[in-house]
Amino acid sequence: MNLIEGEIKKAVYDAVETVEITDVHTHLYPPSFGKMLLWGIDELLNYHYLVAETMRWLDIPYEDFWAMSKRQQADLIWKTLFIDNSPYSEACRGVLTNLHKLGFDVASRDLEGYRKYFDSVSLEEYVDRIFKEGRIKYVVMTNDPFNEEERGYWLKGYKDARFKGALRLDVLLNNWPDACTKLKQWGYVVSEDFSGETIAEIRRFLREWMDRMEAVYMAVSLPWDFVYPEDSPRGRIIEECVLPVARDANKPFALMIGVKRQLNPGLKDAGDGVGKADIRAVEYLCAHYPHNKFMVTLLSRENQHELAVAARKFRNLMPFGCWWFLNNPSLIDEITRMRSELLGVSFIPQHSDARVLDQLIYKWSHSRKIIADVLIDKYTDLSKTGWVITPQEIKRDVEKLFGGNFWSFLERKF
Ligand code: RAT
Ligand code: ZN
Repeated sequence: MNLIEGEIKKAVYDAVETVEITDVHTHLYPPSFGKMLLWGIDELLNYHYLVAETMRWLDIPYEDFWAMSKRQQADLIWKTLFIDNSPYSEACRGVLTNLHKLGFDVASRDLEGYRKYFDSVSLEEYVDRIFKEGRIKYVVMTNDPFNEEERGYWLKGYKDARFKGALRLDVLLNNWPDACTKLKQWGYVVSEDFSGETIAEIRRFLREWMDRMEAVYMAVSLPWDFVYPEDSPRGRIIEECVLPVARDANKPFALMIGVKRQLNPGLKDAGDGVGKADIRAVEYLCAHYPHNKFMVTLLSRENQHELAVAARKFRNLMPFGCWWFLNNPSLIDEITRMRSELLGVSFIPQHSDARVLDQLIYKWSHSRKIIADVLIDKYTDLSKTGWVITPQEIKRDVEKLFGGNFWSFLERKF
């Protein structure tokens, strides 16, 4: 029997609320990575999205802010954005969603009271709680082999099936001279002019670290003016090292394009901006490397339509997420609608980009609701044609959108 409108709503909300998520891009680490895993109320408040918003109200030099302790910074952010102003920006609201979902009295505005819980809970217990409350099955990390602290943890090895590795190549691709110096220190026979064994040695480095991290993909974030092909160390390493290694391993290469890094360096992590990217780089890669798989997210709103159209042309292209400055309700709604209309069920609507463990709760709670509302409209339109849709089919689609499409893309071989 066909579902009537109210039943569609219920079936979609049930499916979206209960689905266990694979979060394909985060900046989280397992508890065994020590201080690299950020968590708790002070880290939530110190999120760089909130630092940027706070600085708009402050007149003190940036250095004075950075000289404060984390707790002092959190106090200042709380006062500025939550007490002196109403906290309805997406990043502020997120903190409150988190407190609310974890059972705190948001109306009390009692930051010191909230802190007491975070000071007393153990990290292991808290990680379990967040994964459970957020209905998160797996998170994909961002693993930088050039970060000495992180490298140390990898060399020791770790086991936590919930955290999947992703080999991040920003240093290798965007800063070849520094990468080359480090590779030499670690015993790879490389030279800055690419002579001798350099290409073979970069490939060896990639293979070794893909294996060590059991990486589900390789990834890079790229500036808005990225072009491909490109006569540069980056262009050469992509062509001669990354693409062949990814193809042999049948792993995607994830491209995150559109950043204006350090537009305002005084703001540190909060100082990056956005620029419109040239979709031709993505089209070229997908067309010229049909046996490679590409996951792509673009930072500017203006690029979203052409990315969805490109995905209609290339089955080896998987658009994913509403990245960073796009991770706002109005834009997630718009982008998810447009992608659904052009691509049906065949894309990955969202990733969290969580930097603080707790953010898994609010980012997914907000996104689940928006994606569900888009789906309700789509199934309702569908049912008006006389097409019969079942709750099982809705569940099947939702499972694909929140994880299945990612895992089956990893399996596919073109
Ligand atoms: O969204 C963010 O937190 C950014 O700072 C970046 O980490 C971005 O997501 C990236 O992966 O480069
Ligand atoms: Zn990120």
